[in-house]
Amino acid sequence: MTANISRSSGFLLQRVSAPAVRRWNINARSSIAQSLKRNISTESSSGNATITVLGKEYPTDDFTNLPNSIANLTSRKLHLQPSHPIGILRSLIESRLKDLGFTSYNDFKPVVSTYENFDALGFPEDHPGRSKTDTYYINEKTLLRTHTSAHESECFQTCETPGYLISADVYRRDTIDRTHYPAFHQMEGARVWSRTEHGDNLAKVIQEDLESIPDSGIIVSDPDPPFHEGNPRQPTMSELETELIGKHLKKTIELLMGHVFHQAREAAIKAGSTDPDLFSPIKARWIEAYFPWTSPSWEIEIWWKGEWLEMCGCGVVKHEVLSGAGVGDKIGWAFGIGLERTAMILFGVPDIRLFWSEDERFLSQFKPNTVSTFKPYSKYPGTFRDVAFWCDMAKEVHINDLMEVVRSIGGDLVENVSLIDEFVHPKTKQKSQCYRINYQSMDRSLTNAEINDLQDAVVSSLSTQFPIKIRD
Ligand code: FA5
Ligand code: MG
Repeated sequence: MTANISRSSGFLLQRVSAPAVRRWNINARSSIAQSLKRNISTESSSGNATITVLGKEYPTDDFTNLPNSIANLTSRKLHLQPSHPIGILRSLIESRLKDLGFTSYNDFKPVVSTYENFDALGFPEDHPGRSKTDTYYINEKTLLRTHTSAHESECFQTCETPGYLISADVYRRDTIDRTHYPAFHQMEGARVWSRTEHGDNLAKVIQEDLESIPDSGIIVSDPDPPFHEGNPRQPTMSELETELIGKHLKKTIELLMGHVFHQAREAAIKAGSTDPDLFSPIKARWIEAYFPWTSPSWEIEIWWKGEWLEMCGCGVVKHEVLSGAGVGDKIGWAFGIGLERTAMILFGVPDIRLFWSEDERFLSQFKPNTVSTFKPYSKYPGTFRDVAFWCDMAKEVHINDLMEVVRSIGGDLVENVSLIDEFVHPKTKQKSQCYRINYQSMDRSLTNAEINDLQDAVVSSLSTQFPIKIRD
């Protein structure tokens, strides 16, 4: 496992500066190229371009940065396919929580407003998640949701059970590696209690609910206090309420993790793995986090094959979000699990792009309601080409923008891109960057001639789109 999976640089947290050498994969499966024409078109009428996503037409503007290859993934709905690992994982979690009073929502459309994705959740105006380098905009006010939290407010308003689950595809202009893809799936979960309904009994009711959650069977480390100045309690909730809701949240997530990872372990043992980790208890740890709409907030990490993996962000829902949804008398928690990351462990899938494969050798391996370990099929050899250029220090190319250009030309044939060399010329103060692009197909061998053509197209597109000078 790479370091990337253990600590997401999640767009919700502050970005740290890029390391000198970054490595990430670009993956667009052949399906992306094939589905280009499927449900999106851009047309120009009297200079006004429109973009059609899932059969609906939207006006474009300066914010529009959604490529067809990404827009077309909106029709795939992997979480609704009963024989797909993402669909199997979704129903596995849903069935575990069903008896505990959760309603499942699986059909929310991916096109949402900036209000739903950011404003309703209290994202500050200058939050990096709002920027065009991080988010796919359809136009200034409309985007592809970057997380399932975009539907929290609506569900708090309409859901009739104490809890709900939302599963959906989400989209981010992220840097990419084996565990990051520009489209992925999340499952949101939330649980609330009503002050009006429980009155003075509220804390007692939460305590009883807490005690009724079965034990997860995993070993958990949770060294931090339930809240403190750096991860504060909300003034609208008492110390006891905050502590109980935090405990209920953590115990519920531990239950889910135990449920999923015990099955992963059984499947791996059945498939013949002798990894010693598989025979000792599963370990989890809680770390503190920050999300604009929860406080206190945490993330859970699971020890898996020698590394801590970040699985899920969560926290106590802010009063402003609940009152904004018209249920200000309620208090409760919410979480967001990355389904691909969880499914990679559950099914032993080594590369996140495989989930988008339409290859029968992948799809035929999975059956409804069944956890099985993925058996890799033949890997075709890959090869690389480098591109180096000079740029002004003040006009550096944003890596997410460079990614998008390479992805738009190489599609599924690009396995990964890495910045392999970077320096500043002592006299001109110009910066030189060299990127290595690995070309590799999951279904066939590539010829040198076709790789050269792709590389030529990438180089020419980079030099026309960015203020750079290609080095020979
Ligand atoms: C969120 O998206 C929050 N909405 C989660 C949340 C919900 C917090 C409710 C509080 C209350 P974050 O950006 O950390 O948080 O993403 C959540 C999970 O999605 C991560 O833990 C990771 O498992 C997964 N994830 C994030 N980016 C990617 C990506 N590019 N590819 C695959 N999985 C990803
Ligand atoms: Mg995170």
